[in-house]
Amino acid sequence: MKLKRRWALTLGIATALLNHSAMANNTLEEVMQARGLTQKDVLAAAKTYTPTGGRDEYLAFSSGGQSGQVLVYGIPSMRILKYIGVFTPEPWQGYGFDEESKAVLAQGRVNGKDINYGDAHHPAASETAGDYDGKYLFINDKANPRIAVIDLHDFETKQIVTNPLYKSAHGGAFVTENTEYVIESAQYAAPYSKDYVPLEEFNDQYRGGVTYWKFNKEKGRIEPENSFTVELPPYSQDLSDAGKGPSSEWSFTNSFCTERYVGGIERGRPPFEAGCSAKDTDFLQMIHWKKAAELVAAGKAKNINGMNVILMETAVAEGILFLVPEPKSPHGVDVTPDGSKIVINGKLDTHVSVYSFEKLMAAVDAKKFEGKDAYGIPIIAMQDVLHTQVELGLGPLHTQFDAKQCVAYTSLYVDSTIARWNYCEGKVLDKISIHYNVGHLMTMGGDTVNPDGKYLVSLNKLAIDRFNPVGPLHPQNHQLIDISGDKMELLYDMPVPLGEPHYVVAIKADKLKPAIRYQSGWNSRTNQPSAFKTRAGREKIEVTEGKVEVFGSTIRSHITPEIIEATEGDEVIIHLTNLERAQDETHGFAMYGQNVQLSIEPGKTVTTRFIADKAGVYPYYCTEFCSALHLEMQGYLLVKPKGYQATVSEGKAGAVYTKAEYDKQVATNIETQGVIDSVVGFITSQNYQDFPPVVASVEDATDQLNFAKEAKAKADAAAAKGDWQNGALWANQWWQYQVKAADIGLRAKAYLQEHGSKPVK
Ligand code: RUQ
Ligand code: CUA
Repeated sequence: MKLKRRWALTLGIATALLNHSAMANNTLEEVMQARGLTQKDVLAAAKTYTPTGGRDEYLAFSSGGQSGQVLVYGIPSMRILKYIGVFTPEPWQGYGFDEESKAVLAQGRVNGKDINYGDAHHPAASETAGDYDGKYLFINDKANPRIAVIDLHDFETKQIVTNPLYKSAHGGAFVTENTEYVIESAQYAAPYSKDYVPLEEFNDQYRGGVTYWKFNKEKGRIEPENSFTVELPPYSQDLSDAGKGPSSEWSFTNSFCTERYVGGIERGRPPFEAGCSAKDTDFLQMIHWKKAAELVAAGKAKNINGMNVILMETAVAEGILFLVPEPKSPHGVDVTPDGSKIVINGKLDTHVSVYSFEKLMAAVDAKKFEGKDAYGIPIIAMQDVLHTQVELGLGPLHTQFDAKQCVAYTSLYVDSTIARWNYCEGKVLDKISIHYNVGHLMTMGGDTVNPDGKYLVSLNKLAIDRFNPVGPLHPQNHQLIDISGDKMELLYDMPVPLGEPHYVVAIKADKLKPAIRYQSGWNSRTNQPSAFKTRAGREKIEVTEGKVEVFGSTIRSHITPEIIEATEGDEVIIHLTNLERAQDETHGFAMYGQNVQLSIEPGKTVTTRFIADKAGVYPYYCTEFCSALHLEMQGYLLVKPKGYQATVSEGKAGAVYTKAEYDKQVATNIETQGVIDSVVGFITSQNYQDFPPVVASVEDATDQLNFAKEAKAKADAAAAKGDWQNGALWANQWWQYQVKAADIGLRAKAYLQEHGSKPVK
């Protein structure tokens, strides 16, 4: 009978397969024909396709634009791996919902106001000796001048600093060669003071600047008290770059609107765009930051709004600030890998201008200037320091570099092309069309002293016809280009559903060493043990006047406590520690009607706090499908009205169990134990000790089996007293732990089989 049924089943599957294969395209040629793919397409697919379980060679960290987040994706697969909440609350990660991360977001308040978004522009990876070290990532917010610090140990935002002087900042984040400083420059000039200053006083009272945020590498935090700003004229500072090698003590910042034009169509004046591009040139501002830091140490800075400021007159007197004309309204400024040249991208000029650092220094040393600006800052003549100018096309914006000597790539916004060119000899080598209107571009490690070349990502502003239409707001388009050969080849279009990303950095994956779990009871935002860490079995609820404080835990598949009682008007504080040690066993915690959503990764302790201002029933549950009994990972917050008197006695909830049900459950448990024993038998027969993830799983499963043993003892005790109600319930709990242990064991067994474990003699 049994055999017959199995035969019928096998036959059924075989027929289904046959039918299927008659329709499916089984050879490469057939698939290409059916999908209309060319040889070139298939080659591109082969260069980017990453089979299941495969890894990417690079991880790219992209700004999320107005989403205020950072996106992480792999190269060459272009698969999105993570969004990191930075300036904006992100519920999946509990970012901006738990008290620990709220404290980070609160650092980004402007004039006491919560700012719940950011205009994230430029990520920068921390560097050691001019190369990415894979430790930290910085990103700026242009709209509310802020810099955030992300720790690449767990890909979480740890700190936000708010610039106390600026009202906008575009030219950040850029790091100096050893991440001594994170550079942020102002954009739209504004008074340093928080007061009202009429636009008529623009020239005298409005200011720009470049801020150097001191970064403490050991602590992984910016130190505002050790940071400083160099005051600059009210030119609109744009992008910056730090020098490298010979130029490493300097930083370079572009500007536009050095006309200091103030628009006002309302006042009968021509608009900003006319007045801001009237002159033929703007200024590159170069600052000797190393010497500036010494001036601050020597007490030559003025404290403004809590920031050390080197005033322009001090900077000029001490010889640390110079201007160099550059073709009008340039955009990116990019220092070559060897630090010998500085590339200025024309934007309104069809050229890129390459300045020689050696010539710049010669002019500085000889004090050879062509004049001064209105603020007394010396101007170095452009013709004295130009290495070459190359006509690339319309709208050059940004430049990155190749592993090949003297080879650079520049985005041409208006032309919608990327140019490959030689900056030593000043000639164009190749061009490729992109779709459409590229802003930033990025090569692997392309802004370090050691670029890898290989791939280029074009960050396009428009996607128009590239994807299935999804309404008037289109996704962004990151295009992957193979730059390893003589001709650049377009490989892949990646729609980015967050806007508008400006810049992205790609770090070699093997430089990153992210953690798998936290030390038990960890506050991930301060990177210290949490004061609210709770150990297994030590969960408790403290009730004091007007306050209920829960020290709870989560582990498959229960939240402890399962019932929290409060009185209307109480402040409820819930600390939860995830007791898991297993990889990827995150639990969530969502509660009805209280805006509570936490993410508790293995080892983490998080806190939520709210006022239970309305009496009622508030179910809570785990939001991550963490085990077969995830749906049962639940509980109730019961908020009683003030002065509530119970009228219903206990025991009116749930089903009633009999001896037969107890016996049935025990029989199931004995069978389950048989399965567990066979899995354990297999694992221990293998060299499982050589596989750390399996060792962790074995520890985890052992914990579950110990819990099972405790539950079994309780079931036995109840049964001995003829209490079948509790006997059956505890027998069921015993089984729950068995199921979890079996689940972990089976995963470990599969892991061993997939990774070629061997029997031990
Ligand atoms: S800048 S392309 Cu921040 Cu070019 Cu946007
Ligand atoms: Cu824990 Cu679902």
